[in-house]
Amino acid sequence: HATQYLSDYRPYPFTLNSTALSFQLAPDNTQVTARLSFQPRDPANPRDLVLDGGKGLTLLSLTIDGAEPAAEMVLRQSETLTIRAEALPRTTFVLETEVQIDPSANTAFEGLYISGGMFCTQCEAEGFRHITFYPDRPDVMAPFDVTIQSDKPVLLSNGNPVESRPGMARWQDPWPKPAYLFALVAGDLVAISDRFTTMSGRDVALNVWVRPGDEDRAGFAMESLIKSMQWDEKVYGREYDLEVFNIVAVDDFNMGAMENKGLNIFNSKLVLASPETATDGDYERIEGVIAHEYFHNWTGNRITCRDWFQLCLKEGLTVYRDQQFTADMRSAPVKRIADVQTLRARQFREDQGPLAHAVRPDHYQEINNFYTATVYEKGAEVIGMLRQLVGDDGYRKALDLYFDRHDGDAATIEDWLKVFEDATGRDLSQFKRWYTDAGTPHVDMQESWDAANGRLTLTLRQHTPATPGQPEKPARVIPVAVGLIGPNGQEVGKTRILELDQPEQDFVFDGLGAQPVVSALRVFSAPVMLNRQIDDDMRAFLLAHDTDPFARWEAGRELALSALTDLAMGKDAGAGYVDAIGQLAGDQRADPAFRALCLNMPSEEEIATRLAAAGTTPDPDRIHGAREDLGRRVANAHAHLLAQIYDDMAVPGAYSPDAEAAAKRALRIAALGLLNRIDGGDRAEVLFGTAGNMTERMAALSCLIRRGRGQAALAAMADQFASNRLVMDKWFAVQPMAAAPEDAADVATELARRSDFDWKNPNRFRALLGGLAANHAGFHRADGKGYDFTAEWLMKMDRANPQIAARMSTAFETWSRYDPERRAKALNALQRIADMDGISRNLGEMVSRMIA
Ligand code: HT7
Ligand code: ZN
Repeated sequence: HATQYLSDYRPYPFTLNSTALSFQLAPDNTQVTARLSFQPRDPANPRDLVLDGGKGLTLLSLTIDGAEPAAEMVLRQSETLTIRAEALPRTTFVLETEVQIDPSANTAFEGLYISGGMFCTQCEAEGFRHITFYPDRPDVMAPFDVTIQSDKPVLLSNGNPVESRPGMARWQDPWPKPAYLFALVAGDLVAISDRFTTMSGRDVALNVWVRPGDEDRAGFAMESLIKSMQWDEKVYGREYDLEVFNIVAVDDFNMGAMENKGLNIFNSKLVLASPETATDGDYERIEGVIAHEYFHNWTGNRITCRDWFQLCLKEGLTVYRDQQFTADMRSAPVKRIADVQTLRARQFREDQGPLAHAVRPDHYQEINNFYTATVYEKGAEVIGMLRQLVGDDGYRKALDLYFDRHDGDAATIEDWLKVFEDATGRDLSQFKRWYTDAGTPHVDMQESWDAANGRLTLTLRQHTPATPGQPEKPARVIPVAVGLIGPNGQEVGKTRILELDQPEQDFVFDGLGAQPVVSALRVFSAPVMLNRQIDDDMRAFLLAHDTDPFARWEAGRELALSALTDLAMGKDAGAGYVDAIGQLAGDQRADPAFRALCLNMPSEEEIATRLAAAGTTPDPDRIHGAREDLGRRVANAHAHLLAQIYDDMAVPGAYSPDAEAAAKRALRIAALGLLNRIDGGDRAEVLFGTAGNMTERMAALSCLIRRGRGQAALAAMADQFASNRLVMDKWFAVQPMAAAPEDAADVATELARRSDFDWKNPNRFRALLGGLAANHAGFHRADGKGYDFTAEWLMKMDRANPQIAARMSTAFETWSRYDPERRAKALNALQRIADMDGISRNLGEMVSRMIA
């Protein structure tokens, strides 16, 4: 499989003036007519016209300005169709093709496929080439005119509706767009509808389309859309630009959602919600992803990417914007802490292993393998750092300039950095390394206190470990936010942003009366690993006094991690943590959501990552034991307080997904999780039977499974929700996830035998395999059963849906940090996958990088 390089970028030799498509839909025989008006960029230098087109396209006819070219002028290769330069006019011409495709055979869910009887599309990144022959690259943009013929009652595409009668509809999208933003939906759908008036007075019709019967679960998605539209006007001055905005919920979907112009298509789990079926976490994700896709209308659609190496241009920025939105809608500190947790769990893990790559990679085999935590989440962190370096005003000016200068463009990271340079005058050449260099920098901080002069010197050093293909890492500019806290617990001065741009640098704080405690890396000002000399007393002090909520939470986290890693290595530890966490749990002034975050111990995966980073081989069984042990000690030490919290945090009355109520439930569930270790599961059993919402029911179910008492609850849930796919996904996921480590792989094996394990449905497959992978000690079972189960299913899935197989293969990405016996078993499983006949480019690339 050939590697693509950023340095090979060349503009497409033709401009595309317009695209007209006509679809005659039938499940196994859809005909697509494409009329493409091209113009050579350099008529003096005639070039072949190369169109992308997958194996599933059967070419029925082809004309140029109405005439058929000679047969030898048209060359069909496995992934392209070439028309020789000799057969092409030197000026504007119309290429018309007619192809036949088979949506019913499309199990990869890329291009046009069928889900639950509905036709739908997914074109990012390179799905459009499975629909028709086309220059399927993001820098080729055109206005689209789409006609759909079908007996389905609802026929949708991008842009504005211009014609509609039974059996046909026509849509026009005036905004030039690349093919990856094309979408079509045809089905038996119903909408919940609303309207929105934009800041310039445009009246927009809003629809959320779902399957009949699901309407009563679509209201929250609509509310989220309206809030997103208001927010983007208020905060970024961006308004919507078409007469309609449609959202469609689809059951079979490879990812979360897709920002197609004017027609966002969503995984139904990110649209449908009711108190009985969705958790608080689901509601928050729905709100965030609806916002994310809507925000893409400007950051992604109006300004798109020149090529797929620039993916972070739209994804990093749009994640940054959706994080800001959620922070504004809910609690900013809690959102920040949650985002850091995700970053560490997913992106740091990626950066430390064989799949590490730059935020803007410079080569790939399969672009779908680069929709990663690095491109998305680290891409957003990089923007957060830029903002700290140029300030809020500089950020606003740069963004205004970006929209102004690049509206309608397919842009690059160079363009993006240039607007910051031009708007603020700051040189960002060193900053650019955040985009080009992979790996998580390690920052060491040393303090020296000069009592005679009241002077504190912080010495910061940076070092970034090698990553695949990048052995050397020059220093980059790292904003380190630092605050000082006096011995009395009072803040000394303001938070300072230290700009570390050398391998080693001193920063001096003068005029101090007494030695302060340093609160470092406030708000997690940079995605780095901070190493500092700090003892448990100082951590407890920061946990009690720090005014920066992130740093305060971090102090508790560090206490927990140091106790857990020590325990996992057989040392006696944890007393300081048990005390400190009790004080925090009882702090009535602290936000319940914050207290909940503090009460949740680091995951086993996080403990393993910490041990590996310190050069210790993690032992999954010991880690599991250490975490169980510490949790039980916290529960025993604070049983009374936790029981009090559990009772006090019950939210009376009807369920509401708002942040305040969700925070109380989060704290209640955190207390339950600890109490469950000492009450035998009694509280969980009562809660499962009485809770009126899915948040508490799922928490109770998980607790019951952990106590070996899940059977009746699982049966009740399966009985009640047999026909609700989304709830059954949770049911499939929680069992391997909460099972005892020695049982998890067997539980997954049993579940995979059920007739309702509809494995071709990505959500169901992810639920089961992801559930097992989330059980750290279960997946890494010493006998290799977790690895074998996962490998078998990845190979099976690869034949149907390579994208999903490749994504789920990341369960193996940390395999090489374990002991030799586990390593041998994991490698054996990976090798079996690598040797598989006909392995896809997607899975092939992932596995070869993991075993390289
Ligand atoms: N821009 C989208 C990324 C995407 C995708 C979505 C659904 C199915 C397949 C996909 N491939 C790539 C989603 C987003 O970031 O908004
Ligand atoms: Zn996105």
